Amino acid sequence: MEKQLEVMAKEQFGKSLSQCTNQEAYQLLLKLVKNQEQDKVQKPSRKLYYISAEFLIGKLLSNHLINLGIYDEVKAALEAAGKSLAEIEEIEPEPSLGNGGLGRLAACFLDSIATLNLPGDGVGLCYHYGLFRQVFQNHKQEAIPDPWMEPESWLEKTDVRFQVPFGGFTLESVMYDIAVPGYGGKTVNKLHLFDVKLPDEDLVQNGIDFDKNDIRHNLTLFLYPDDSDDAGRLLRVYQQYFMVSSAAQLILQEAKENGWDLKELDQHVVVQINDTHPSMVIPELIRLLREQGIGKEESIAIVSKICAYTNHTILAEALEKWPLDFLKKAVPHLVPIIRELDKKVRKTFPDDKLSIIDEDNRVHMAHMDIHYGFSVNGVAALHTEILKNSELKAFYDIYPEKFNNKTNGVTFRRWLMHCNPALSKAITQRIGDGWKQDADQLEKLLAFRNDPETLNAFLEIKQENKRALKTWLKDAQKIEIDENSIFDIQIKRLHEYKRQQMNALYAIWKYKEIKEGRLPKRPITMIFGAKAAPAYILARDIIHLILCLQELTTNDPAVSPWLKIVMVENYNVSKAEKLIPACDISEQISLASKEASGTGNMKFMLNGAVTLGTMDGANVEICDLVGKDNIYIFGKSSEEVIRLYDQESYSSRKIYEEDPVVESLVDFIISKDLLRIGDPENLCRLYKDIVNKDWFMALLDLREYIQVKEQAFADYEDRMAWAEKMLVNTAKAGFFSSDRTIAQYNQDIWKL
Ligand code: 26V
Repeated sequence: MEKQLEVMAKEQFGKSLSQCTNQEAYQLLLKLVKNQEQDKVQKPSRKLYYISAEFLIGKLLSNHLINLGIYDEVKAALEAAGKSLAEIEEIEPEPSLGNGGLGRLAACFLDSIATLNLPGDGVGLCYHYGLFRQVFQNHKQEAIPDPWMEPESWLEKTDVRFQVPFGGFTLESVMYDIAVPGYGGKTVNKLHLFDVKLPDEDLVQNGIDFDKNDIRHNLTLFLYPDDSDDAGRLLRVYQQYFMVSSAAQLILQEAKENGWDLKELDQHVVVQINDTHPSMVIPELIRLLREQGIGKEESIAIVSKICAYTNHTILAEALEKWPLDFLKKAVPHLVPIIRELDKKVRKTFPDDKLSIIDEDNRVHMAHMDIHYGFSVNGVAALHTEILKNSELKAFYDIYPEKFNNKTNGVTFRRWLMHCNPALSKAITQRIGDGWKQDADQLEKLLAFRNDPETLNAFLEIKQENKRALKTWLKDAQKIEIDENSIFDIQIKRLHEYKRQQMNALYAIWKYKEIKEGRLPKRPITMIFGAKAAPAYILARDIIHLILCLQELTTNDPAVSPWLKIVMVENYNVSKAEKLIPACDISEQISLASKEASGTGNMKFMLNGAVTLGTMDGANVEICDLVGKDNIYIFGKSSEEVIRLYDQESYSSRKIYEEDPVVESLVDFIISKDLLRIGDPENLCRLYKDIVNKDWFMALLDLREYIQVKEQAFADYEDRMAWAEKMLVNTAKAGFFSSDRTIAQYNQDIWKL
């Protein structure tokens, strides 16, 4: 490897590897990897297309080196030339092509699909600025563009082009590819990202504002642009159709190249619809098959055997319903097909609840997926039960055979081997490296649960990861934390249902305790990381509250040695890779029934953090696996929460007025201490919302949350008992490998 890299350095830059800059070394590695990944594309007889508006792939260099099996060699060769792989990795820009869990899941799935040697490509959009880059100013979130595309990158421009017809004009799509190597390097699949031919980055001005109406030039600038107004919402429709029309044309083109009979397309092709963003692929495929001379009924029948739908949320506001008028404007040619699909449904099932087009002329994308797809899955056991028994009950009653559960998973290559090499090594020393291909083997670690040497090793690795995080935070954000404190971490998108505000109320409680002289046994570091949708006012208010609390506690000498609050700026995949291995307590505190699954919870568990959480999403399965002694559970059950919503009987004001502790914590949001630091408009709005509305019931579980969190902090002091909890969490995490999830998708749905 050393020789090879030297030859490449001479050829490309006319100097030795040691003389190359990190930027040049990065380019050499890109080339090395790409060379090894060529010519591995398979000619399958059946293929999966995983269509998703988001692929939160993270940095790719280490991922590719690990999967090709050359990570150690390359690292050593670089070291021999005085270079550090970790420093070179910092050069790589991180594409922010996703909001959070849904996009990251798609990325983990691509890794596992290739690792299991299954023929399956991802299809999505090539957003130039991705989501947005978050910066903090005056204790508030500001959003700026986050460019990531460079002349030399993982992205390869192909000569594949499609014409995508819209109402009144046509756009050409250009396909870019990113290689997706499986672990072991046998299979290399593709992620296809479509761009418009003439994107205009100059449209963006003043933060992330741009002309929402210039569709020809703005379509791929941002992921989910602000949809608080009609122009933004309409742009989303244009984006979605651009994505699925390109995908559908690609599918038919490959089918022709492979000589597949379009009338038997369902035998060769399966399409996974990742949430409802790609749902228009159903009418689009029908339209294209009809253009190929296949009859209406037959086209509908073929497509219905190809498409499978994954639901990722039960939040009503997130279930897409597009006004028919939007579709008439953007994609008029799909409207008669969607009307026809609706007509057929109404004929068989006269119940209005089941229709595709409702009485307000809105198109329910999920309803179309369920009627005209062959599989509907939820993403964790509890989530799927809620879909079957309440949210989608009317559909489950008519199509019980379509419903199935696929509990999410994460790729252990990135979320253990890459981000926590020390723990990976310690595991391998004890149980061999079979767990890398067969994650269930992690259970063998249980034989060491009472072994002091192993438990001490686990504690020492955690301590070292905490030191590394401390160093990074100091460099990156000029924040000092104490590596001997407890690291309590909540990192995920900012949403009221995830209840970061409840965690902030705990911080207030702890602050007051310390002020009144009741010191904790050990200092506590509370770390948050979260982006808020720019148009989501309350979410931004919650960020403001946390940043004000950070300021308050940092500058109070009586408090800062005991309680540190840190909000990490621009939380993203690479920051998660630094935070997760250093975590002691993983905050998974959503209002029960609202978090479909969560995947951060799995990554934390795998890295030996102990979960503090509600019985929601995949936390339920984590709890079943590790047992009550190795997790901290609190809060009302999903049944109780669903009942509260049904009976409209939750009143935050009642709790606020009846519980003086809760009252004092909520009042603190508008206390003199905080108003001195923050903006009264934001703090008062948040205060009023919590007292008068609190739609996601932060006050419901607050008292129990404080109590259970205190218990966790107390238990932390018995270091050996805590180390055993850590070990059990890692040992039981095998179930959450995305290799398991993908094997189940393949067995039950894709049949590749
Ligand atoms: C979307 C939106 C869009 C507009 C308004 C508010 C809102 C709230 C939530 C969402 C979520 C969309 C779907 C999603 O990202 N679901 C996440 O999927 C993950 C992977 O399955 C899962 O682990 C998370 O629990 C789930 O929230």
